Amino acid sequence: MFILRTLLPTIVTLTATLSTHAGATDSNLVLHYNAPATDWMTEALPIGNGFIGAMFFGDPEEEHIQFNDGTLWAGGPGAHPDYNYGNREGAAAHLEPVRALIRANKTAEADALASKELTGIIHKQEGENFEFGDYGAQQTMGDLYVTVDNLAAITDYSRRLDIGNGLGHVRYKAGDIHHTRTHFGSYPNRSMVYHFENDRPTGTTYVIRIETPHPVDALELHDNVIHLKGHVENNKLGFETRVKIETNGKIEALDGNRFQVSGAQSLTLYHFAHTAYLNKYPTYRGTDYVANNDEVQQALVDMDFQMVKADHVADHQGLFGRFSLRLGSDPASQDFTDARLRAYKEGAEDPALEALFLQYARYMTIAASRPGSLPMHLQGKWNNSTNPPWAADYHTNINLQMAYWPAEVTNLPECHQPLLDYTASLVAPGQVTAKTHFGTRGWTVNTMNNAFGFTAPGWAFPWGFFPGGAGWLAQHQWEHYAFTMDEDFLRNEAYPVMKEAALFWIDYLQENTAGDLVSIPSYSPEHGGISAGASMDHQIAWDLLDNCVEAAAVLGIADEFSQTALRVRDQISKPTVGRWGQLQEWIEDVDDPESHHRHLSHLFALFPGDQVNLRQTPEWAQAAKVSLDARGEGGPTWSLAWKACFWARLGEGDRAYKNLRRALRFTTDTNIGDFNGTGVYQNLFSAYPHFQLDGNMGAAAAIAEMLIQSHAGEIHLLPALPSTWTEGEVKGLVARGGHEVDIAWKDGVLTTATIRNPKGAVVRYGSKTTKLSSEESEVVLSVASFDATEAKAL
Ligand code: FUC
Repeated sequence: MFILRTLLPTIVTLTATLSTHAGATDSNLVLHYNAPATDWMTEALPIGNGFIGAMFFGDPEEEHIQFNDGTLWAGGPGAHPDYNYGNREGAAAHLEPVRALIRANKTAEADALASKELTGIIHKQEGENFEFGDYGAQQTMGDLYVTVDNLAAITDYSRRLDIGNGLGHVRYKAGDIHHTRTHFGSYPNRSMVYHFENDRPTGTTYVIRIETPHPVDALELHDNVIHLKGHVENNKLGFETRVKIETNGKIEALDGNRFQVSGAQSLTLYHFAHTAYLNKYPTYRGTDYVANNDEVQQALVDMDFQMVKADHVADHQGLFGRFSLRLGSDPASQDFTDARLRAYKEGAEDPALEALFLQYARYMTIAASRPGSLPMHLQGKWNNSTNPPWAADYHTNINLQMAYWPAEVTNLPECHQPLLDYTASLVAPGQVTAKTHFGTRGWTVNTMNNAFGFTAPGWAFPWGFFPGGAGWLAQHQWEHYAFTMDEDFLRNEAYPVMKEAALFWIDYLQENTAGDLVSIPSYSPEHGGISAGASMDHQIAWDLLDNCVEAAAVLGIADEFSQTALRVRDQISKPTVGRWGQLQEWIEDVDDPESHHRHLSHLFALFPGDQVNLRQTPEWAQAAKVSLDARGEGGPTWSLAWKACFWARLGEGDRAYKNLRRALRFTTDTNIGDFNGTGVYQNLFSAYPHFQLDGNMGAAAAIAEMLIQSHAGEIHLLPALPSTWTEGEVKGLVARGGHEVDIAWKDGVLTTATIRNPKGAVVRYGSKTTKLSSEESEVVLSVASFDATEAKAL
């Protein structure tokens, strides 16, 4: 105590922090470990401010923080003089010959011609061995290291990620000296913050080192701020990252990229970055990144660590705290997260871990997707490579959309905004692709996109052909309206994007001999050969046109387009039941019952679409079930998650749960595409393998679908409750129509449901429904509320 009184105020703050945070957080909202991370992908923990993602390792001797700015990409304009957004000039002229070959049953020739003339194009520099050429790839920005002279043996180590407050913690003792670290990403301050404290009277020496794999144009320290300027070699995209040092110690530059802070009890690093990237076709440049960094730095001038942290926690809680989930009655296990995962893999029940898994997806969404940022890429905002798998890009044949499935239903509509804005930004390049490759109006994007308007088909078929990407993204525009009922958004932002996507299909679909409109040529995503009509295209086009019809009605628009949309919707080839009772993946009845392929594209209409559902189209739903059963229960984590969503829509909670358990199976496998190694790593990152964010997000969406559904004009409470979740409580779910819902249940039976903003809702529980006409701000329902109403058969 004597020592403490003589110390600087920071130490008093430290003591306060130590005593308050122990036990102050909900233990089910914490990932914790008793050892530092040694591996980036499987063990380090993610933090982020929406724009920058960072991974911290927590080694006592040397903290390692790897960081990624979502806008730092190789490829696009500047990467090659011939970069043309992937487009192949004159491609559309070959469509009719390809169609003619398909109609003449010459599919091999059709596929060969399509592969030659309809594929997109990438260019490589002479001698370049980067596989993606001018398509490029998302890029890590660099690594920050902070060595600590601990001077004694380490004990009492702990490393935690408190997802409820959005804070990473590392704590240990070096001899008698307490060391703590607090790391987080602040959206209000556009900074990453890494804070180190110790209670050694003479302070501790910290050495900061900054590294980047990109060419460095300048590295200097002035006014206690490290400035690192660099650029991406491939396309000359400039960036600057800064580290502002705040300490009670002494700061000096050492050799090269090292900076020493000595005699410090407190050290805070405010870390921020901007790049020259601007999401604007055709140049994708134009951000004054130095000025942007000046602005961030200026805003920090009158703030100290506690203020920045308080603002961050308030901001994080403002989003995170809208939703809570308890599954089961037992308090969450206090065991370390890796121990829980191991036990779970061996068959232990841990419903609190399942709830944590969903909340972790929300945490990652908040950390990686905030208004003004690019959307989450294949790894969210966490990428430590200059050559990541699949370029860590935007895959629009499932992955990007899946990453946003849980956002609305778990009450994070603002975090959906980056995807909505991004989609709007694809319209301009996508119009050129629609015209050049497909001879249509409207816009399209195919299998994947690179943040530089690469809307063309991919450079090889079958995987590269998927013009359905745009319609699928446009579904998110409608869904944002459906959940929020924000009519201004629908009128000004969503509808124009949806309408342009619809024009593509209105022009592209061709009438076949049966009089149906079909997508020809087409391929079902990454599965099978060229077709006279892949079902997914038809289902996406139907969904899009159906949403356009509904949107037009909401907006009071009755014009030629809205009439055409209705007519075309009704003429599109419908889901078809095939020879073994399956829902056909193609217009040709060629589904292989032995195929366990990971994509289940032909079930789009079941989820996330609603054209196929239990009550309105029971025969199609039954056929979807046959197809789903045949595909088995393996595959990458995103595929398991999608299957869980399908089973939930089919009302089969236990089947959904089985896939969820498999998705949450502990793994250490990092071999790309080894589907025996799917599941989650110690840090709860989902394993394709390797790490791919979609599995996390899809699994979260599946849990939500097990608890609530609102796609068929009703709010369905507990539509697919697995038998293992005998009791629980969820608060803050959102249903289409702008209703917020809390549900509690016991012994597998609803106890209460609270519906806020209930007006107009039709609520279903089991086979019964009730219509809420109340003007009250909330209505509380029990099973008896349903008994009082007329029963509707399932
Ligand atoms: C899709 C999938 C792959 C992988 C890739 C990133 O195309 O077919 O399995 O997930 O995206």
